Amino acid sequence: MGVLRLVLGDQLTRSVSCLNGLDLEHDVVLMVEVAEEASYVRHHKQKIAFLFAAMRHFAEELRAEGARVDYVRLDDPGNTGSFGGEVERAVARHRPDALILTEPGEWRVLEMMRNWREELGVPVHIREDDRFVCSRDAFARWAEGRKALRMEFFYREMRRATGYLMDEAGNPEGGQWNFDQENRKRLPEGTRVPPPPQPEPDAITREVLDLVAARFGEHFGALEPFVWETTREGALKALDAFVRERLPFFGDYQDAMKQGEPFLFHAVISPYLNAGLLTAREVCEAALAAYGKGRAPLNAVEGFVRQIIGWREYVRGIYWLKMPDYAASNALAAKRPLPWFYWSGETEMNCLALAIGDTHAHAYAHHIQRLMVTGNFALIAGLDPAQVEEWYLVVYADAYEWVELPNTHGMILFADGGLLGSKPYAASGAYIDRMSDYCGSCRYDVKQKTGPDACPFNYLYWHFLIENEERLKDNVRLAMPYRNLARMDARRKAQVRADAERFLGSAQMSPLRS
Ligand code: FAD
Ligand code: DLZ
Ligand code: SF4
Repeated sequence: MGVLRLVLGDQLTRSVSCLNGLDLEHDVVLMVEVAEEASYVRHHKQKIAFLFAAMRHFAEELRAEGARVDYVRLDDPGNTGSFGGEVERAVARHRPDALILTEPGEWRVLEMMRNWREELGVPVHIREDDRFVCSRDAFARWAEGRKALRMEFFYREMRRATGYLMDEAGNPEGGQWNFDQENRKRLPEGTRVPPPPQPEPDAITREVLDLVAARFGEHFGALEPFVWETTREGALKALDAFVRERLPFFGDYQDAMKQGEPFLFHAVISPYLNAGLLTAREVCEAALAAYGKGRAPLNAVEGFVRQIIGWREYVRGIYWLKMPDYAASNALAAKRPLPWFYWSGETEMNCLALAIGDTHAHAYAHHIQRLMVTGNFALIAGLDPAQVEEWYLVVYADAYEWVELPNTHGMILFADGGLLGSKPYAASGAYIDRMSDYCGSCRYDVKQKTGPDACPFNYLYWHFLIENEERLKDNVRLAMPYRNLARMDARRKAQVRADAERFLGSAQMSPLRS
């Protein structure tokens, strides 16, 4: 026969490199649902359902094109449950001349694939994943010799490389690289937010939902209502609805949070991008086209494009530059176990209960909830990085280690000592109060700084600065908070410590199911 081409669950792109040169007559495309991938962490039920349904639809599309697809379902007899086992069985079945792969998104899987070269007895070709705007080599060249690897400078390179929002003289559109100062508005009372499309599951997806209910019923999260798109066609519809209805306000309300509005003006396309149903370039170009037609303002389009060719490409670059050691650091020596309420949502802190509730219901929370609510709390409460990282990898439909780990380990926890972010994103309750309507219905009082009714974010914030003073006091971006801390009298400091210790030792912080 020809060659065997393995397409992984997050490589559902017709132009993915392992399918380049596909010979419809002789080659076989292999796709495998394996228990090991679904349970090496106990992914949210919707994440597994989304991926299996998208894989099955993609396989159908390839078959419709005339490709020979060998698709192994989770419950097929003989399924060994692992990538290695299934590739070995497929090699025995098809006796291919070679196995062609696209490099995976996770270090763990790449290590596995490298071993296949010796184990399988057929040539194994691992091709580059060229679906990113910046290749791993280009990122390494950009990083070489730099003292600090800041996203903002990387982003400018990406703007120049793509020509997105650049004028003919090579200057940024609007005379600025970044319009973030316009993007911090609070959501006005009564604002109507158009929700993302909510498609009905078709027969293929329905079958997967039944499988996930039967096999992964114990995993975190609600399985239904399941409203994710599972095909490229559907993902394009979701992108189109975002660009028409929400992109114009994406910038203004990018940092806002509101009860009962889990999606606000965000795109809700990250699972599609990360699984391959949409490409980074096409989503940027859809936003640029809206800007060109005067249908979305510059602050919105620049902000959106920055998330994709800036943050998304940057965190991937950091991941591959620093793995496998990246996850091992713990710069702030944080070690408190993850409280059980991260799984149950049962906490009296309304902001956390809401962010975790949205996560449970939708396998989604928007960036500010991830960063300033669950993330900020994990940082100032000193939670163990490994446990927080596992939580973020489990609970979101878009989570893969290449993107989850730098955001968690670097951006929220500062566990990399400042490689990714120039300062920890620690904030008191005042930030959450300013950007949301969460505090009004909370049992705690965001205006109180001390005592049992005070918002825990208020004293945990100062406690975090006190606990990490030796490690952080020379960080120039923390000069102001540390000046304020220096002015704090000893009695107030003792009160902060007493409040923090009482709260951190309370039943609410227990890592055990109550
Ligand atoms: P929008 O807010 O509409 O942004 C548009 C797109 O920009 C996103 O779809 C995403 O592809 C990209 N993007 C935005 N911010 C980031 C970022 N910081 N890093 C990478 N891409 C970004 N994103 C993931 O895709 N997978 C993850 O596992 C993940 N884990 C995160 C963990 C933490 C602690 C934090 C703070 C952020 C994490 N993010 C992750 C980034 C971001 O929160 C999500 O990409 C975003 O919320 C997805 O929703 P959206 O499509 O509505 O995004
Ligand atoms: C996340 C995931 C899950 C749950 N299941 C599968 C699967 O059964 N088969 C598959 O090919 N891929 C799956 N994935 C995605 C992989 O975990 C992902 O391809 C690797 O982690 C590399 O990014
Ligand atoms: Fe969260 Fe504090 Fe506001 Fe309650 S008062 S919602 S704990 S920030």
